[in-house]
Amino acid sequence: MVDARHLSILSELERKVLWLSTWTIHHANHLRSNADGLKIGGHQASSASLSTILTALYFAALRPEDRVAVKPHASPIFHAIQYLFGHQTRDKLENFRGYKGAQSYPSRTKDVDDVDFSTGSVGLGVAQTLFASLVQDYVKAHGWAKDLPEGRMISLVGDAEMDEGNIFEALLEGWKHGVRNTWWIVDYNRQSLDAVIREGLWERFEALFRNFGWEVVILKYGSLMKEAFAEPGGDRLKAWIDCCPNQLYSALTFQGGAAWRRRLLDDLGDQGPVTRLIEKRSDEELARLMSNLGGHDLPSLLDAFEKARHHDKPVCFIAYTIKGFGLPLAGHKDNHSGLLTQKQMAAWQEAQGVRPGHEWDRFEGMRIPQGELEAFLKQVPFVQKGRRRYSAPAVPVPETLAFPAQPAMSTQQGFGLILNELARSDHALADRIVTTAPDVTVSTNLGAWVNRRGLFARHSMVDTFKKERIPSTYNWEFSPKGQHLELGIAEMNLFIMLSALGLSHSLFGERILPIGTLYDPFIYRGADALNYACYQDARFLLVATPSGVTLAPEGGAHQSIGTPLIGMAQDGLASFEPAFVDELAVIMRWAFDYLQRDGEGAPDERTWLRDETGGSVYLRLSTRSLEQPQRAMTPALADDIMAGAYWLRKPGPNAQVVVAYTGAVAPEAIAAVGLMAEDRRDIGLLAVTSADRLNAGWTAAQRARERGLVQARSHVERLLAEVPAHCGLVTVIDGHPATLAWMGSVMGHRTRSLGVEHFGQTGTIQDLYRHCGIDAQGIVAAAQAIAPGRPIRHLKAV
Ligand SMILES: Cc1ncc(C[n+]2csc(CCOP(=O)(O)OP(=O)(O)O)c2C)c(N)n1
Ligand SMILES: [Mg+2]
Repeated sequence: MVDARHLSILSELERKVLWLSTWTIHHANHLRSNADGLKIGGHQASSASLSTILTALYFAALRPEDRVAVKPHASPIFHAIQYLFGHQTRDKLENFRGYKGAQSYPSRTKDVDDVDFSTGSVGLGVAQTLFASLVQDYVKAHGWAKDLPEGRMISLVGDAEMDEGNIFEALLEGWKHGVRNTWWIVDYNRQSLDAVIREGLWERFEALFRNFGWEVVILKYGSLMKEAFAEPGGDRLKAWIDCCPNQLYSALTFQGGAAWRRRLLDDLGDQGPVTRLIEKRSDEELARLMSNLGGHDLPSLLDAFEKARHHDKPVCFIAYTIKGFGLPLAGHKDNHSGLLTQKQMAAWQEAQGVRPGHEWDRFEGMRIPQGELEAFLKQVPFVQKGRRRYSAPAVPVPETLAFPAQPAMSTQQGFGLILNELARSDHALADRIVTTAPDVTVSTNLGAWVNRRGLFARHSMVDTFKKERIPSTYNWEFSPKGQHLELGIAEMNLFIMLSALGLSHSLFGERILPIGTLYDPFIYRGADALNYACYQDARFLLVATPSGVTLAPEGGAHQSIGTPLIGMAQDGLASFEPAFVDELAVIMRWAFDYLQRDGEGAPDERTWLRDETGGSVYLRLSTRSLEQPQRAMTPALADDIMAGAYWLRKPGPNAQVVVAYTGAVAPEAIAAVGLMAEDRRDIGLLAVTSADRLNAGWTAAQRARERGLVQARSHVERLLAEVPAHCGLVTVIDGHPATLAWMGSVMGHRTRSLGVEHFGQTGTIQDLYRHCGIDAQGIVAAAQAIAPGRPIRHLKAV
């Protein structure tokens, strides 16, 4: 238990952070010159709702090794707390939601004040803490981070946030992996953005969490309430509170003491002791009593957190709170985007004892001497180790990645072979790779890797089939040394797991190189979580296979059309779609290095890509077996592959047609060039390994030229500069044609872009390529249409 002085300091700090967050919002909305009259949604009331809980956490309960995801709209109160610690600047607070100011939603990458997990898209930060805890277990089980105490991974969850299904997907997965050290603190203010929460929903959640082995701690009554309940008639008051509908409780909270009195006396008047209990309190005391819910009661919160520290079971705290607590808009159902008027603010400011002109002063209006407060802040456990961002040295990457070459292979097969070679090597890189897949380990070719490196579990489990000597291709044993994390089918979990693994260097100071596999079309299922992972700058290799209509007999439900565009558009994710396995080996080698970079660096003058900063990588692979080119991988070729394209056949000086292809349609492009060779001169064949990087380099070079760097040339510009102006360009990909269509704008070549636009059919690859017009005949027909000349003899009527 904390002593009385400690408690009064904490309660002053609570008042202070509520003041600062409210002032930050007020300032941004009414006073900043560039406020643009923008209405600030959500922050005010949501922040206030968490003011007590965050005070209890950051100023008392948290330890430096703990990591927290704060619900998005509580960012002002988070920033206010960091400001008191000296980790946030006044300048950034004054500029809250402004250009380069403190972020609307806590951001790992954009905020300066040591945000552990970004939040914004509700539900994702919650699951992130669970997966981070699994990663902590992984790190510890591998004997790493020995000096780092185990931390709690904590999420502040809005009650309406619990509607997000991904939270329950994570809960299920966490149960399978025996999740520990995870706290989810539900801000149970019974309000969402639009509405008041359905009655009785909480009982369902409670049962659910307990079912999954979580401890559930309900913080409903604060200490004032508990004291009142112990008075004569207190049981009647408690019964009244328990039966009070959410809507009514909110409405009375908004209306204040007199309304409470009226209502309580209406319902409980003339009933002896309980009437006296009500009557002996002033309006103000009554309002304080009725709003003294567990989530606004420091002693109850501190006690609950302290108890939970004594074990490592996951805990769900249900903390009853009031949205807008302590503000004139407390409890109002419309308060989500509510703001204090200038008049309300002035009155509230006076009540807080903050003099005009001193609003940002750290200790203004506090009823504890400044020296004592400063001394207190210095000894807060959470800040004892300074900034809690770690880094880890880069794991060296071999010069080349080997694979047993075969005359014909698919890129998916090549991926499995390359990983298998790594698995049998004793290269340090292999020990730091972690693979994970949502129930598609075998079907994405991770089987051989898992055979060698094993499945991860904190406790060993033998493979019963092996023990019973039943022959099987797969020898999968769970052990604390295993390097594959098997997930259930939920793709959201895959991406959040990748996000957690991919932050291990920063969270736990241990480098992990995560590889996640899934079927390409199911990227859509987890796209928000993928975006979230990238936004946090998590580092991972995403291998999506099979893809496109090339998985022909699987049909429309499994065919991915738009994923190459996701790969191009997703910030923080470099995407590639190689056709051949030697290309894949170069790309994977590069990826392992790229994943670990975090430099600043100017753009590369050859490609105009900003590779020094590093990022994640997406490989779109295929199950189609292609005849492999017999060639030496020269450094120049490897560079071109990484920059996004190389000439498989260089166009001659009088070229009439260039075919640019990506991925599994390589044989069609090669065949088409053969069919046209007699009737079109000097045809070029461009292999595009990364539309994403080719395009990014081009955009960057143009921007550089616009800024005066007249010499800037990107890779694609150099490649196409060799192509005569009158030459037609046919692009082809098993994906949306827009992926490569922009290439026509680089030098102004007339372009026809082939690809897939509609949900597919089942059939053979040939059937479907024909159906979509991406077979050799389709390419030839397109060439004939845009690069006129004599009729192409091999073009059949289609
Ligand atoms: C995925 C997603 N959908 C919608 C929103 C918009 N949104 C922000 S806060 C919110 C309501 C949150 O209610 P609750 O979690 O109870 O927090 P409170 O407002 O009570 O603080 C909504 C719908 C969002 N941020 N993310
Ligand atoms: Mg709520």
